[in-house]
Amino acid sequence: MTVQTVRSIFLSDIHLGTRACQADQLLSFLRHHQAEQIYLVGDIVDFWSLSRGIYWPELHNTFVQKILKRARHDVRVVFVPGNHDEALREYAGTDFGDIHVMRETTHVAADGRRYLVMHGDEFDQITRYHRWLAVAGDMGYNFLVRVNVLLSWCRRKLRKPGYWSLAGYAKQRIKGALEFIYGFEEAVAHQARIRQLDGVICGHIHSAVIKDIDGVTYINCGDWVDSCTAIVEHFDGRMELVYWNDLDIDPAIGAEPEVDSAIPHSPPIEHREPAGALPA
Ligand SMILES: [Mn+2]
Repeated sequence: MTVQTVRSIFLSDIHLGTRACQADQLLSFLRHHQAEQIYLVGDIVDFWSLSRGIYWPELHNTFVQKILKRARHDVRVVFVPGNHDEALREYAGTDFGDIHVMRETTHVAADGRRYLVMHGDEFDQITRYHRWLAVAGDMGYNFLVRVNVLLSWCRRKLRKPGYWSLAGYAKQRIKGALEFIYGFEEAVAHQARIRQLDGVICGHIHSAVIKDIDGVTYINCGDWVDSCTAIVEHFDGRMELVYWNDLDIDPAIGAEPEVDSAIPHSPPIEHREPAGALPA
C-alpha cells in the first residue's frame, strides 16, 4: 500500500450519522494519506439526520477515533462546523482535546497564498433565510430515496430492467440547480476577494472543484456521501482535487451490522416505518 504524504488535507460534508456516508472509502483515503494538518470543513456529523433517528455504525466511530489519534500525534486538526453540525459553532475558539474548533479560519499555503476556510452555508440564500425550507428539502431528499426503494420493487415486479433514481431525476428536472451552484460559488469567491485573500476553501454544496473566479481561487472539497472527494495541499502549496474510489476496499470494512451495535437501545430508522410501508 502506498501512502502519500501531503502538507494539508481538506475534507467536508462527510455526514456521519447517515446511511449515505461512505465511511469505508473515507477510511481508505485516510490510510493512504498522511498530512501535517487536517481541516474538517463542516457537515462532518449530520445532527439533522441524527435528530430524526440514531444511526451510528462502527465505521463512523472508527473515523472519529482515527482523527483523534492523529490529533494526539502532532497532526494539527482544525474543525470548522457547518450547518448540519452548527450546534458545535457555539464552541468556536475552544479545543476538543487536540481538535481546534473555529467558526472560520485563514489557511496560509506553503507558497504564501492565503485562503479563507469556511463551510459556506452562510452564502446559501436558501439555508440562510429559509431554514424550514432547507430542513424540508433535506427531509424531501430522504423521502425521495425511500420512495425509490418502493418504485424499484414495483419495477422488479413488472420486470422492468435497470435501475432508475427518482432523486437523480428530480435533481435534473430542477431548472434552478445549476444557477444555484454558480450563485453560491460567486458569492463565496466574492467574500474572499473583499477580505483581500487569494482564495477560499469551502464545502456545503457537494460539488467539488478548483477554479479561478475573477482572480480568486475557488476550491470546494465536495463530499463523502456521493462523490468521495478531498482537497490536498502539496508541499509546494499546489492544491489538488482527489477523487477517491478504492475498488479493492475490504468487504469486511464495508459490511455493516443490521442493528447498530454502538447504541443497542435505539431502534433503527426502518423500524419506525408503518408495518408494510416498504417491501422487505
Ligand atoms: Mn452544509
